Amino acid sequence: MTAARDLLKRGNKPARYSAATLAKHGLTGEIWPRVWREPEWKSTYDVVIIGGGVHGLATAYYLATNHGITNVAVVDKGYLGGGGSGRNTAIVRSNYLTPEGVAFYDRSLTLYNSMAADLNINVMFSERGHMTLAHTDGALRTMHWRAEVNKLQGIDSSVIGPEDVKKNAPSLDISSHPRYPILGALFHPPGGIIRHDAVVWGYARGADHHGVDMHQKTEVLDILVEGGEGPEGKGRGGKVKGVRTSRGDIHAPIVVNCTAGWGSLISNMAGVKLPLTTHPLEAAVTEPVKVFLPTVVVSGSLHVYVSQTDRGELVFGASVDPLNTYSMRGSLAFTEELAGHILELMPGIGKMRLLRQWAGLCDMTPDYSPIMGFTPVEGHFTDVGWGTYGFKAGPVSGETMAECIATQRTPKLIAPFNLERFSTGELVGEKGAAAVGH
Ligand code: PYC
Repeated sequence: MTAARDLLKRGNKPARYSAATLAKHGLTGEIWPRVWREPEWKSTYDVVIIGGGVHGLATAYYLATNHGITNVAVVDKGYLGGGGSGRNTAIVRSNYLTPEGVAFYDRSLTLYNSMAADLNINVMFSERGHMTLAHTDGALRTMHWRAEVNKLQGIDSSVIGPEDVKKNAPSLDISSHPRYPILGALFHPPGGIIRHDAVVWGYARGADHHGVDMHQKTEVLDILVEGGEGPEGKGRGGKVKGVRTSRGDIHAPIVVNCTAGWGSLISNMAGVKLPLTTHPLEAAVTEPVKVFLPTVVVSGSLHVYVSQTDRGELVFGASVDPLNTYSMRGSLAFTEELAGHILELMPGIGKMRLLRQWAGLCDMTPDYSPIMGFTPVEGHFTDVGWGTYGFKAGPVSGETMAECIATQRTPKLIAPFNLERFSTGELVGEKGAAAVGH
């Protein structure tokens, strides 16, 4: 009995429902209690985090759990997980191009691995392997290079031949007939997919449990800064005082930008210019069919990636749309291109029907790595510029941003992603390490 009670309390984790509670709700149709509070409005916090996606929520969660900082507000103009965190294709992996990228994303994968237990929620992590196909000698050479960089960091990643590609994904045509024959692939067994919504809910529930306030439908209109060199006292040398929102001002000495799609817009409010361009990234999902695709398949040359959920749907994505826009609508051009390319790889799925398509926003930096940590405005921190890599980085970003804020020191893992690199030229080139050629 004591053990059962302990399980319900779960130390610093949110309580789990007892079998009796589950049965009661199932039988009576009683309304479920809210999983996180709708908090009272407060006008002062120690930290305000802008953006209620995986990055913002994970930062709040680790501020509370790793550093005991709980007087924290997460504000979002929409709902939690309504941006990139709920729009990505749920792929996780750490087979990047640079040693800095590999070490960083690998820590994220480690956190994803233990997340179900850490957050006490079934995030349905499926470590099914990630396979990037090579259709040309040039692509194969890049895969060998990437495999060596990965191995030097202790990452399980290697180049495999067509026969092994076929073993991993029997529906692929490895003959010499296709226009883009499969010459080999970079295979990364620890990669896989995870239920992205559950990741958001897990961090939100955990942060709430520790007293973090999450204010949804609260749009940030301005960042309040004093003493800076720029107009209105903003920019370099300034100091953060808080934020102006659609529901009123919040005073806080620390304001963190954890947005995707609005990274530069929010940063401009503090007078800090970031080298970002914003592109939509589209995705689509089919009707469910019997599971036949056991691994994540990517083709950079054909600009397509595909995985099959445990429910049987195929989830597809491609490269970012070529336009700079804040539109999150799907387009016919995407669907036509996607269909053409995926059928090159898997002609057998020609009769499957697409059910939905959508887009999310990607803030692209010049080197395709993020911008993290301190800015020239005291108290203003940034965690933006994720391009198409944001979801994969959620847990490690939360962990390292929380450490940076709490200790006022830049953690080693994110030191390479500082803003100054665009002046010093110490770039961390991750173009081409994507599921697609961007
Ligand atoms: O880099 O693995 C990736 C990816 C998948 C979807 C968008 N980016």
